[in-house]
Formats: sequence, structure tokens, C-alpha cells
Amino acid sequence: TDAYDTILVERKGRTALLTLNRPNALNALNALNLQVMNEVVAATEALDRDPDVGCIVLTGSAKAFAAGADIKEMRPQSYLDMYLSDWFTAWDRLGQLRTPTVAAVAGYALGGGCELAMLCDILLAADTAVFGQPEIKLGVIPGIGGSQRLTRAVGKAKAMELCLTGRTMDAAEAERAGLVSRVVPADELLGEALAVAETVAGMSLPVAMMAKEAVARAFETTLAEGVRFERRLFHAVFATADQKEGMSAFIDKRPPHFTHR
Ligand code: CO8
Repeated sequence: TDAYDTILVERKGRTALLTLNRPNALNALNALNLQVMNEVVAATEALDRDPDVGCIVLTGSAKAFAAGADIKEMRPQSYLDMYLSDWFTAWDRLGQLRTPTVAAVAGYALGGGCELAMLCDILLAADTAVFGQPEIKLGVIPGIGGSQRLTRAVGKAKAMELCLTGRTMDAAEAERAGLVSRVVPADELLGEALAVAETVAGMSLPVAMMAKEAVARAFETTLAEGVRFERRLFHAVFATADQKEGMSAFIDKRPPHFTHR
């Protein structure tokens, strides 16, 4: 839709597809620099404000979802450069979107690329996917939440090994470890991701937002507080027209026509 240099944005019904597409020599590896970050964040926040968008899919190339932050751009930075420019903090806003997001990962998802995938709500992998936090090999550590989100996704044992040795996981290991919801053949990845997105986008948008909020809260709080938060949202959905429509459609044995109200 809008003109971006490092991403492509397409709309398919109520689904938006955002493809990382760095135009230069690195394009197939999608190294993440500040421009990519600013464009992804600006594009997704605009889509998030659009009531006609019910799900956002984020994908890369066949070779790489993203091979991490741009090492050439990072090398000369000082502590103050990083601190004052608040390097890469804007990626956090991707995790704050209200619209559900799907990461469709083929090839390398390393460092910032793995962290970017983990900022999305649903993570689908091609059988070619390779996940890892290899920052340690460059003399740094994950900086976009990798040490926290990977640990919550796969547990301490694997997260420690991956972050301390830089070893990568293939798609099958990532699925066994609980990092991804499903692995599909590479040539079916995008179709499958768009199908999942279309399913989500077909639900009531405010109710899907609340479901997302409720699951996300599990990573932020205690079980008792999380259950109380869920209960409030559960009560709140009865204020929507879509609750009446969804239950009426079930009882009438017809498909629901959600109005996202
Ligand atoms: N940044 C910049 N350039 C890169 C990157 C990268 N992340 N990855 C690859 N490239 C470049 C290579 O230097 C090479 O350039 P050139 O053609 O000029 O020599 C070109 O892309 C092709 O790369 P390869 O020849 O290595 O391609 P292969 O297919 O052999 O290997 C790999 C692909 C496995 C992806 C390999 O390139 C690799 O290991 N890349 C580095 C992966 C990595 O370490 N990622 C983590 C980066 S650090 C990070 O993400 C920290 C995030 C937190 C920052 C937060 C700041 C606050």
C-alpha cells in the first residue's frame, strides 16, 4: 500500500501480508537495520489502527526470515550511540500490537530474526527454518528480548544452550521444543500462514484482540492474576454483538457473520 524501501505490504481481504524485502546485496538474508525496524513498526502500527485488518502475517524470503541485526551497521557503535539512539527498542512495539500477528518463517531466523518471530503471536515454520540466538559468537548477547522470550518458549535447558553456544535448532527441534506451533513443507508455508490468518481475521476482531491479550498476559503475571484478568475479559465479551451473533449462529446451525462490534 504505502511506499516502503525494505518491506512489501499487501492486503488480501481482512489479512495483511508484510514481507521483509531488503533491496540490496543482503536481500535474501534480510539483515535487520534501523530502517527495516522503522518501516515494519510504522507499517504494522498503521495496519493495527485499520479496523478492516483482522490479522497481520510477517514473512521473509525462502532463504531467510531474517538473519539478525545488521552486523555491519552495529560494529562501529559505542555504548552511548546505542543508548542515545535507543537502538532497536522500537521493535518492542511489535509486541504491543492489538491485532493478532503470524510469523511465517522459512530459512534463517537468527538473532534479531528469531526475536522478531517470537514477537509475533502465532509462529509457523517451514521445514527449512533454522532458529537460534548466535549473538554470543559475535561477542554480544540478544538485545530484542531473545534471552527472555526464548526461555519462556522452550525452557531453561535449551535456551541456555542456544544462548551460550550459539547452536541453532532446525524446524523439527523448534516444534518439539514448543517454539513454533506447526511445521509445514516450505512451498506450503505462505499459503498455510495466510489460511491461518484468514481464519483469525474471520473471527470477531475485538474478541480476537481479547483472546490475544489474555494469552499474552500469561507471560506477564501470576496464574491467579492471569485468571482474574481472563475472567474480566470473559465477562466483557458479553457486551459485544458478536457474542450474540456467534452463539445464535451456532444454535441456528449457520456460519456466523461477525460485525466486529
Ligand atoms: N548482518 C549483516 N550482514 C550479514 C548478516 C547480518 N546479520 N548475515 C549475513 N550477512 C552478510 C554476510 O556478511 C555476507 O556478506 P558479503 O556478501 O558482503 O560477504 C552475505 O550476507 C551472505 O552471507 P553468507 O556468505 O554468510 O551466507 P551463508 O548462506 O553462507 O550463511 C548465515 C548464512 C548462516 C545466515 C550467515 O550469514 C550467518 O551466520 N549470519 C550471521 C547470523 C547472526 O549472527 N545473526 C545475529 C546477529 S546479532 C543480532 O541479531 C543482535 C540483535 C540484537 C540487537 C539489539 C540492539 C539493541
